[in-house]
Formats: sequence, C-alpha cells, structure tokens
Amino acid sequence: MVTFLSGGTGTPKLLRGADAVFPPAETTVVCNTGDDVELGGHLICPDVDTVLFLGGDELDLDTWWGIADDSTVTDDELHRLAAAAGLDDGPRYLPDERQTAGREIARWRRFSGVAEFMLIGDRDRAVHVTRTSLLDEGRSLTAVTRTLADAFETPWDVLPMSDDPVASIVHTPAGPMHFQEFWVGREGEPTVESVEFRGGADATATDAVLTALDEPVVVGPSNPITSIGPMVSVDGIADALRETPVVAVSPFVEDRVFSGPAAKLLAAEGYEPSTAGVAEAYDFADAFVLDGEDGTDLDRPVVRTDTRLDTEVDARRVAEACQEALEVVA
Ligand code: FO1
Repeated sequence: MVTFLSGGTGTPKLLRGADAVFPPAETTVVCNTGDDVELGGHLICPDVDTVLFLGGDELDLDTWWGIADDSTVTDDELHRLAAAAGLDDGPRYLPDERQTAGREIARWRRFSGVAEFMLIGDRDRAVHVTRTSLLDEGRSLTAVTRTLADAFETPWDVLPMSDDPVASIVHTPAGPMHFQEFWVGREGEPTVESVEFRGGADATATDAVLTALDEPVVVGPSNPITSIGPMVSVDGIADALRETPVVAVSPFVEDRVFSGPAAKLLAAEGYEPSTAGVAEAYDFADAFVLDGEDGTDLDRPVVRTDTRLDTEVDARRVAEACQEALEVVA
C-alpha cells in the first residue's frame, strides 16, 4: 500500500504513469482542499477533481484541470448576462459576514457566481452541483468524494485532506485574497507577503486520512506551500507524516521550477525558492527524488533521475525512482 499527497498538477502528472509501479487498487491519493472555492453556491474542489478526472480518463490534459472537450454554455451565458446587466467581472468575493454563514465547508472562500472568474465547463459544473447537493444532504466531503470517484471509475481511493474548511489565503500589499483570486483572477501577479491556511488550526484529519498515512507516503512535485502546506496545517497530519516513511519529489531543478507559483510562494514564506528550500519546508521527508541535473547536497538520502513529467513514460520513470527511495527509508 502507498499514499500520495496531491495538489493540482505535479502529483497528478506523476500518478498518470505510476500504476505500473504502484498498483492503483493499493494506492490512496490524499488531495489538497485549500484551493477549494464556493462559486455561485457550488463547492469546487480543483485538486480533488483533477485526480478524479485523471483516474476516469476524462481530464483535460492541456490544462490539467476540467474535463476534456467540455462545453461552456452556462459559463458563456453567465458572462453575457453580467455584461448585459452592467455587472463588473469578478472575482467577486462575498462580504465578510457571508464568509462564515451557510455551509461550513465553504468558509472564507465564497465568491459570487456573477461573471464567474473561473471557467467552469458544463460537465464539470454537474460535478459541483452533485457534490454540493450531497453535502447539503448531510454527507461528509470524504463520502461525497468517494461517491464521485465511483462515478468516474477512478482506480485509486481518493480522499480530501479533511472534512473541515481550510482556505489558502494569500496576503498581498492590497490585502488578503483567496488563492484562486490570486492565481486565476489576478494571474499570480500580486506581490505575496505571506500565505495563511485559514481554519487549519481547528481542522482535523479524518480517520480515512490517518489510516492512509500509516502507509509509506509519496509527495509528488507539488507546490510545497499551497498544495502540501494546507495538509500539514491540519491537526494530526504533520505528526502522521513524521511517523511514516516519506519520499518527496522536488518540483525544482536546483532553483529552476518546472511550473506554477512555487518559487514566489516559497520565498514569501521565508524559504529559498529551490530544492534546498523544499527540503527545509519538508522536515518530515525521509528521502528525496531529484533531477539528474540537480546537484543540491541534502542531509537525507537522494535518488536522482530525469524528473520531467511530460509523458506517461516520464511518470513511470519518476515513480520507479520514488519506489527506490522508499526502499531506502522504509
Ligand atoms: N485555472 C485557471 O488558470 N483558470 C481557470 O479559469 C480555472 C478554472 C478551473 C475550474 C475548475 C477547476 O477544478 C480548476 C480550475 N482552474 C483554473 C485550475 C485551478 O485554478 C488551479 O490550477 C488549481 O487550484 C491549482 O492546483
């Protein structure tokens, strides 16, 4: 058995070719939910959904989010209506008092659906309507995620990191904003002063997550701050990671990042934006998989390979390196 910790791109790219090394029936994927937002009343869980859609062979592999070839009829109409009504485009974060009203799981991440600032495809939206409706019927996010995984025939056991709300809030000179507002709405441009995982101190890990973390863990080349950081902020998860063998794949080659805002966010949190900074942030990791061109000298065992993840063949190679590293520390 093995457990992967996943954000929205790096770890899913690794999972795409990991099945030859880590059989899906023996694999659990714990997904970040700090990126989740409620948009127009529907809860969107981008990192969970990327894993669900990947496992169901439905993921848009150009963007690594959303469903391939999805239509956008509703999104188009939302924008047409807003323009016709003279309503400004988003992100339209709801007033503070609305952030803690309504369903608890959506705290601190509630946006109006007027001219929605994230592109939601029609089939994708059906997932959010189903998820939100099942939550409103009284099911936990863990139970709903498993139901959706069944519907997509996702081969892994897919778990949200917690059933409690944890919102990744980026602090900028212009004030705090949710990660999705920073990343999608403002194209990752604002200066980042710090990142807060609001709710993390009060959130607990589910029994399902704690059971999964009894197994050896692979942290894919995810963003250490906004993909893995929210998980580590949840009560019980950091302790569980310290107790089990953990191998982490660096999302950097020395100080070159493969993609995304990892460098900016690491620097904002006081870490060097590099493999060395990732190793410092991951004090719970027992070994690392680094790129063959990454000469960083770490204080823990290292397996080197070409860590590009452009194809399934790449992913299999990196998965094999993860297995080799786990054998060293397990
Ligand atoms: N990313 C974008 O850059 N633009 C979008 O409009 C967008 C919409 C979107 C809708 C559903 C979903 O599950 C993900 C979506 N993403 C979009 C990706 C998302 O913002 C991030 O890449 C992840 O949260 C990071 O893991």
